[in-house]
Amino acid sequence: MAVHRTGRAAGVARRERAALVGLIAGRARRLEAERSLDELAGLADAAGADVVLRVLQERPKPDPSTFLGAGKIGLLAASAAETGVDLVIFDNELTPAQLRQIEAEVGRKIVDRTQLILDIFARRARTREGKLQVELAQLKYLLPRLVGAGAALSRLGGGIGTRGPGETKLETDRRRIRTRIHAIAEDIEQVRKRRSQLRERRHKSSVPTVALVGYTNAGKTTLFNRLTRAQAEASNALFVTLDPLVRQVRLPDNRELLVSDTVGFIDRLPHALVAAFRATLEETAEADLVLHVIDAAAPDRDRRMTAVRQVLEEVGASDVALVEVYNKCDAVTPDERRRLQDQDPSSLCVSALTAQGIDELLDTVTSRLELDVRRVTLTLNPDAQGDRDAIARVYRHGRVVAHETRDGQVTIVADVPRRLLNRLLAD
Ligand SMILES: Nc1nc2c(ncn2[C@@H]2O[C@H](COP(=O)(O)OP(=O)(O)OP(=O)(O)O)[C@@H](O)[C@H]2O)c(=O)[nH]1
Ligand SMILES: [Mg+2]
Repeated sequence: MAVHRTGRAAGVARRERAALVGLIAGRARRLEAERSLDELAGLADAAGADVVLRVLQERPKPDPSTFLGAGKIGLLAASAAETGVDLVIFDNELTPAQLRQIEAEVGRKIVDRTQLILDIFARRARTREGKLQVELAQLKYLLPRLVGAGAALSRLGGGIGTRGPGETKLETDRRRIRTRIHAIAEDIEQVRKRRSQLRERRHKSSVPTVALVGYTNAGKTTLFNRLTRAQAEASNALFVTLDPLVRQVRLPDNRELLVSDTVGFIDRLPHALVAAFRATLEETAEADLVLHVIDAAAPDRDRRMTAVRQVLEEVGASDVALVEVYNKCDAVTPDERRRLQDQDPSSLCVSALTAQGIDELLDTVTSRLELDVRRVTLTLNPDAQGDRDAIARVYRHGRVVAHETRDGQVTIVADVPRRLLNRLLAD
């Protein structure tokens, strides 16, 4: 199901008109810069802006005070006035000083890539935890930028860059921001504790977990829905999913596992966001298996894969067993599919949309999780409650090879996940 969110009835203003600005760091990198600007346009759209002007400037590195350099910034001011843009969005993170200087010279609201991403997250957050995380990241971003007169210009108008989660207006008083940051950080710590207790409980029950990760729009939620027969919102917009979802799946061999869907990654994901979403992302680091969902049809597939690997490293998930799953294989040619498989024979080609390759994916998940099993022989007393629970657990999470009853005792031979084994031995 594709639902395009258009904002809430009450708070919906007209869409803002935006200019996009990016740098080409050398002629050879023009294509890269174009794609990055295309992605920025997708982000602007998700934040509720129409792109009416695109500026790509070739220079080896940003000018420290105006990003584009004195001459170009004047030209930008003129075209911005001519096309009637409300805001100018830069494809990089600007320093507080650059932000002020550019704002003074262009006379429009200036938003950088980081702030744009934060704004989208603010619009999408639904749960209390998600909202807290986003607000924390926004306030931390804002605090060092709230000096000088320029800030007043950018924050007063409303729209992109001024919205907090739930489309309330962001706090702009420095002292109150500090107090708020402190309060939110404490709340989030509570949430983290609760999450880790939940995880602990899951570990004890020994249900293996599989985490879907990937670039935004790769099709994680569509795949999640396919695997779990859920109906979570999937859409061709960026960052549709923010709050993690966990659902149970029964494997062909009848064992259960938990699959989680979570926030998508993006190139240059703001550090403040990664830090604020640590509680959410830790789920990935503790999964038994990570499925890296890749949009096989994306022209800049490799860049996206690199970005995802970087975030995985940042959240301490680079040691978790991982399978690369090329999704949207219905949208690539058979030749391309063959090339992908040749490149990495352990990867899979699936289509969450048409279900092509899904059975094979489930088989792969099953066998990857099975690598961690031990064959055990257990003798248990079915009259004792504790032993009855153990028998149920072995059947639910292991594969029973033999079951024999003699003199009121049950002897079971089974392949059991190592974690369950620890638990059985502990009892
Ligand atoms: N052709 C094709 N399109 C797909 C496939 N899987 C997903 N899509 C489309 O890709 C778009 C993004 O899908 P989502 O499942 O929302 O992607 P996501 O990774 O969850 O994205 P975010 O939550 O926004 O980060 C939607 O328009 C889907 O219909 C597929 O196998 N083939
Ligand atoms: Mg999603």
